[in-house]
Amino acid sequence: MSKIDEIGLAVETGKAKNIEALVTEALAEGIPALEILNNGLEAAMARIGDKFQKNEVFVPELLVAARAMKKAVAVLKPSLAGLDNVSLGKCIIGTVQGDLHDIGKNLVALMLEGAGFEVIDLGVDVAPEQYVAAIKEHPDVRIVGLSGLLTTTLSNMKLTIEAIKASGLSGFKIIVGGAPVTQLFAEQIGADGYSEDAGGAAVLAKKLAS
Ligand code: B1M
Repeated sequence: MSKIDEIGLAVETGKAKNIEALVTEALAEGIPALEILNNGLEAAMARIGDKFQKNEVFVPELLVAARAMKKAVAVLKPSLAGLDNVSLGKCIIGTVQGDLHDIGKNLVALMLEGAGFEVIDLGVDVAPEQYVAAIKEHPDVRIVGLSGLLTTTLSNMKLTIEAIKASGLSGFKIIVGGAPVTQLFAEQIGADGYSEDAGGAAVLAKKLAS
């Protein structure tokens, strides 16, 4: 089994104890951090998501997999962040109200940091008024990022953009993403940009902030 497959299996089966050593070994072997992230970790989360959908695993298994994923990302962080040293300004990011999924949002934050943004992470279950308050607190913000994984709370992404626009605050662009979000949905709710993945979000944010 390849190192990447071993890492994926460790995440999928929630082996949080082994994961840090496996990722450290993979980096030492010269496997690029992005390859470990995309082909090992994200692929494993997709697989466990499929199993969850088929009722082959349940919430506790998702939780242990998420814990292993977070540990692995912490080891990768120094290799992913600081890829670029210029300061591109501030970016506020969060997962929309009602949604507790934060792995994807954290990866986007990491890639934004790597691209040179100062990231202000509002966490999960972020209400529209919390975004507005954060933008008021950081009037020089360049990018506001909304993440959402649940179809049931995607309407809160729309409500958040409406609240931000109604506040009259300006000078920044709003980007959205998350598994159920599409380019079309992003346009319909008035976002300035959409990205399918974390790397793309950083590229998009750089483009919109320039
Ligand atoms: Co939940 N969950 N979950 N879950 N969970 C999903 C999302 C689900 C698709 C699983 C399934 O049924 N196959 C399903 C949603 C179905 C739907 O809405 N259509 C689901 C469900 C139903 C639920 C609960 C309701 C389960 C329950 O309690 N019965 C519950 C909801 C809780 C809540 O939020 N209120 C729940 C809970 C959980 C856990 C807490 C156990 C755990 C989350 C732990 C955590 O995040 N700290 C969890 C997990 C782990 C998942 C899956 C398995 C994996 C999510 C993940 O981390 N993926 C997920 C199934 C799946 O995604 N296949 C699932 C890896 C991550 C790197 O990818 O988050 O997609 P992702 O992020 C990507 C892109 O989407 C994009 O870039 C990232 C990196 O490339 N991206 C952006 C994300 N945000 C972006 C923002 C951007 C740009 C790009 O710009 C700002």
